[in-house]
Parts: sequence; C-alpha cells; structure tokens
Amino acid sequence: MTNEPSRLPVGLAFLAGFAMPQVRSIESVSSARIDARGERSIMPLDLSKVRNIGIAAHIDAGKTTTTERILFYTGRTHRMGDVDDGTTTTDFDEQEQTRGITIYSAAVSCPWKSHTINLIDTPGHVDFTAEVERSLRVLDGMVAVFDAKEGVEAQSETVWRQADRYDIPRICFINKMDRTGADFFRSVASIRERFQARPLLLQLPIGEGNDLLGLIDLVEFKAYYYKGDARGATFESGEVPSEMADDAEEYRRRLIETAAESCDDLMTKYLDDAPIQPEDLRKAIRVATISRRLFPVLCGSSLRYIGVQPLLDAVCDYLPSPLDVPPVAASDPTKEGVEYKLPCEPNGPLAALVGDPHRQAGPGNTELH
Ligand SMILES: Nc1nc2c(ncn2[C@@H]2O[C@H](COP(=O)(O)OP(=O)(O)OP(=O)(O)O)[C@@H](O)[C@H]2O)c(=O)[nH]1
Ligand SMILES: [Mg+2]
Repeated sequence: MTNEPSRLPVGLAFLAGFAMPQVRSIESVSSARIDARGERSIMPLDLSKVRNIGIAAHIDAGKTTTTERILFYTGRTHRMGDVDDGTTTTDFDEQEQTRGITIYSAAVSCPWKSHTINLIDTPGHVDFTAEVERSLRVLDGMVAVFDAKEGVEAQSETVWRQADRYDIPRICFINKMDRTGADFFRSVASIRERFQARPLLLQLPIGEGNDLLGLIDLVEFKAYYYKGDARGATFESGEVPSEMADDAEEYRRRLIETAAESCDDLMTKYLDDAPIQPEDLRKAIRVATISRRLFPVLCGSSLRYIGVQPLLDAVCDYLPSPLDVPPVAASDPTKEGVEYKLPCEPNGPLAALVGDPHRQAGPGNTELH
C-alpha cells in the first residue's frame, strides 16, 4: 500500500468514476476490495455519491493546507502535515517541500458521509497554470479558495475564467479568516465585482482575525464553535449568538429569497410564509449551484482548523456527481467532423483521457480513447 497521491494525468481515471488499480494513488487502495479468493477487485461505486472536484486558487490561498485538513478529518491520514514544514500529503515532491509551494496537481481520494470525494489539489503559481487546466478537464466541480485578507487575486481570476470555459460549478471558500485584516464581506464583494458572479452566502464568520471563534451556518441556523484542540476534529454547535441574531436572520432571508429563484417548491413555501426546512434550502441551492447561477460561499481558517468539515458537507450537498454533468464530447481524429457524446456509464466501454504533459495544456491537446 502506498500513501502517495497520483500525479496527473493518471488522476484522469476519475473521468469514468473509477480508480485504476495500477495507479500510484490513495484512491487505488480505497476503491479496491479483497474478494473471497484473496484477489483484489474494483468495487463498483454509486456514482451519485461520487464527487470529482478540484481545489484551485491564487498562490498561497491555502489549497494544500485545506486538502491536508480534509485528509485528516476524513480519516485518510492520521498525522496532519504542514506546508511550512514540508510534510503535507499532496506536496509530495522534494521541490514542493523545500519551496513550500505546489508544483504538480495531486489527486487523492477520501470518504465523507457515504460519499467518495476524489480531489485534486492544484498549484496556484502562475507558472503552473497549464497544470490547473489539465485538471479542470476531468473535474465535475471546484472549490475556489480565497485569502480573506486579499479577496480575489490575479490567479484566482485566471482559474475562475478557466472553470467558466469548462462549465464547472463552484463553491467559494474564504480561507484565512484568522488573519489580521481578514474581511469576509469585502472578499464576497470582490467575487461579485471581479467575476460578475452571484455569490450565495451560506455562512457568516463569528469574529475575524485573532477573534475568529467559529461560524454561523445559515442553512441550519446554528453556530459552530471551534476550540482548536483535537485539531478541529470536534467542534461544538449552539444557538446563533444574540448579538449576531439580527444579521443572521437577515442573511438567511436573503439566502432563501435568492435560492427560491431556482426552485418552485421553495418559492411557493416562501411566498406562502410556510416553514422552510434546511432540506428545502439544500435542494434549491444544489440546483442553483450545478446550473452555475449561484456560487455558494463558505468561510473558515484551514490553518486554525475552522470550517473544513462544513466545506466537505457542502461539496457533497451542492457539487455535481458524474451523473449530473453533460456527456463528454469526443471526436475521432480519423473521421473529420464526427463528434461523439460519452455519457457517464460504468458498464460502458472504457473511455480514457490521454494527454501529453509536455505539451501546452488546453482544449485540443488531449484525446479520448
Ligand atoms: N493565517 C493563515 N495561514 C494559512 C491558512 N491556510 C494556509 N495558510 C498558510 O498560507 C501559506 C500557504 O499555504 P498553502 O496551503 O501552501 O497554500 P496553497 O494555496 O496550496 O499554495 P500553492 O499551492 O503554492 O499555490 C502557508 O504558510 C500556510 O501555513 C489559514 O487559514 N490562515
Ligand atoms: Mg498548494
């Protein structure tokens, strides 16, 4: 058993919703089982419970730190690594560890609440934009990470536009809420203005900078407090603090009103003043996210272990499964002008995306076989 993530393009095995047994990756182990004769076989997955996602952002936004926390909370690792010590799982290359930056996209896989999350931690440095583009080709959804002090930065804009090109639904995670000068609402405004996108606030931070204590979940209308002990593995939930109650009520009302635009059932309940359950809201948010009309926004501090589990919940609740995305378009180089549609079909013939990592990435440099 190896504990190393796979480097793309081997991670492209995600496309079929299965992991390849020969691939040097965590997921090749998670998806395999030993049958009665002691042979390893590939376990069929319920594709509606699979999330093939990427984490993309400007350099240093905290993608690898967030990935490391995810691997820990999902039980994939028992030792939480640190970018600054060069001990994370996905920055596995010596160069990455000594320079403290991600160079290669790395694929890992983890279970979360009956789902399987296949995740690609991408580099943020402008020199490795091509590496991000290669990953986007096989992703169904993306977590866009932002530094709460900086908001949208140059490379966040590049990856956002790339994701637009590939029609990838996104969740925004405003990270580094613990930094002095962190500003949740300014970061949200920068998403709205620089991307011309509609952010949908699902959480509010409780405190900012050094005073960051936790967050308010507007869907459940609960507060989560993180103590920092047990490295955030446990956290307490409680009532929304009274001094934030008015703001939280107002933001929940806006959330319902905006999400209802994408769901007739929710709109009817809203107009009838009927009680709205978190499940009603989640259903509407999922539709709006997958259609890319809205971009849910969450917040936290990966370094301080705040907000990562709710981010995992949101990935499962709102980002698409392979069954929710349109069939992949493929062409036959020997038959000009003929285009095929490849639906996600576990029992269909194998379709694999083969790319040359030394060529310029982008549409047209890969072939489906
Ligand atoms: N204060 C604070 N620092 C953080 C947080 N998350 C990450 N960092 C720090 O930010 C720096 C960059 O973190 P990474 O996780 O490597 O960021 P990245 O987005 O993966 O960076 P690249 O892959 O090189 O683009 C490291 O020094 C982390 O310790 C956070 O929530 N708060
Ligand atoms: Mg990184």
